Amino acid sequence: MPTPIHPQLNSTQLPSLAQKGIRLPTYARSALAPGVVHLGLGAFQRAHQALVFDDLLQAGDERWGVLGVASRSWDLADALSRQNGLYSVRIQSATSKEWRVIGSVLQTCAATREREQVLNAIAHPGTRWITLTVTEKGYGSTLASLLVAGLQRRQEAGLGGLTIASCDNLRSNGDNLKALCLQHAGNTALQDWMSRTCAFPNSMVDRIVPASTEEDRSDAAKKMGVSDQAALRTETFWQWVLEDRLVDPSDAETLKRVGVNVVADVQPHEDAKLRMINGTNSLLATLGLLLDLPTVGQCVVKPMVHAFAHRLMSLEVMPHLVLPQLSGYRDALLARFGNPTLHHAVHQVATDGSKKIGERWVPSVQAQLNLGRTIEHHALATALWIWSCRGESDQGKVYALNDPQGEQLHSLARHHQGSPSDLMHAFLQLESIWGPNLQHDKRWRSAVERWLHVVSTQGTNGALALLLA
Ligand code: CS2
Repeated sequence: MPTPIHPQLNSTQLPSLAQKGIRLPTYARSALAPGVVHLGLGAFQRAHQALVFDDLLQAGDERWGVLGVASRSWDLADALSRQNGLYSVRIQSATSKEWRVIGSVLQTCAATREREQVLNAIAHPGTRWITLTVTEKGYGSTLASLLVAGLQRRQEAGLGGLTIASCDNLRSNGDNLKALCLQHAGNTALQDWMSRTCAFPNSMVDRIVPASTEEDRSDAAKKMGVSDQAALRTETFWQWVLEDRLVDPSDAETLKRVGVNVVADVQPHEDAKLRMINGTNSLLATLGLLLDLPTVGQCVVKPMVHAFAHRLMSLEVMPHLVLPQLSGYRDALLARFGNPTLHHAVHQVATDGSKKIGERWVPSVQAQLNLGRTIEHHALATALWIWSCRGESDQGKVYALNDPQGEQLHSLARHHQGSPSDLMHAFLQLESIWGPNLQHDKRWRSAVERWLHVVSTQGTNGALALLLA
């Protein structure tokens, strides 16, 4: 059947959605101006922080409208502009489903195309916050120069500082962002102003948000009877743990009312999140690539994969975390990965692996080594990841490495694939991934080499069977 042509989602269509079981923004959007500049307009922010701000706007607090700034994708910024910033999110678990149209993104633009607009927005008197989801590889000079130029304009205009909240999966994300900005500022007056007036809280954010797909767009059209080019799907679970270091201290209470956890110290949450969720996610993505399982959900339901993930967390990660009730956290997490409605592509999670796995795996490996405990699960995960850099599944299916170091990793993996020892040496000396110490640790080196031998001779399933025997 030909796909029906639907009118486009935009402000004028909202009334037509009222009877369709969709939660809609009922606040007067056209009267609002952005109070938040978000850098890194993408799926994650639109299904996470944007919902928190939507709740606040819905509750009548008009300060949380967002200017969404795309780092790379002009297409998304433009598609959202045509929809007056509106988009739908299907929030689904195995047992519940809810649809929302989100209204908090008031305006969108692209950093490279509308730089002036971004700088002016940062320096606007009504702006109170900057939030960021620019991914691990985004923390470099392009970002710093934009932020610092905007902040300088703000300082020159004699305005107050901003709460600048990094929402990326990085350790001490706020501290790192602050260091990057200070380093880039170059003049002491500006550095002083930033240190005195701005706040860079650390944070932990959690929600599985797959990149928007054709299926999301067609489901949204079916549900709403209007076409939404920016439709998203996510899980019901979400968490935002934010350090209580905000320019306006009363923001803490405001955010708590809509479910944000504002705490004195984010680090225990951040460690648990990066090592349990993201660490296991990277393992599952690697296994998915090698076993030709396209989604995380399809991967984690395989009994051997499930057992591997369960044991990696229980034996090598959890002993070094201080949060209570970790087994419940682990089990809930395995269930979240198995959510049959998410279809989170392993290729998406595997993207930028070289920028991710160091943060996610190395602290657990180091802590286990320090105590003389087992490192077998992370060593096998590492061997599998190295092997996956060949760009070929166990069945011979070829895939591209989507990674800033992709070419180097691919050529190292191909060049040394005949020798587990050479492969181990070539990869473990990449300090940007493993840090300076691990490559010198004999136990680690020999475990990775041993597993590389197993993986290259017996395949991924053979290695899993051996680990779990
Ligand atoms: C994933 C994360 O793509 C990835 O690397 O591990 O996006 C993950 O889904 C989120 O951090 C969950 O909160």
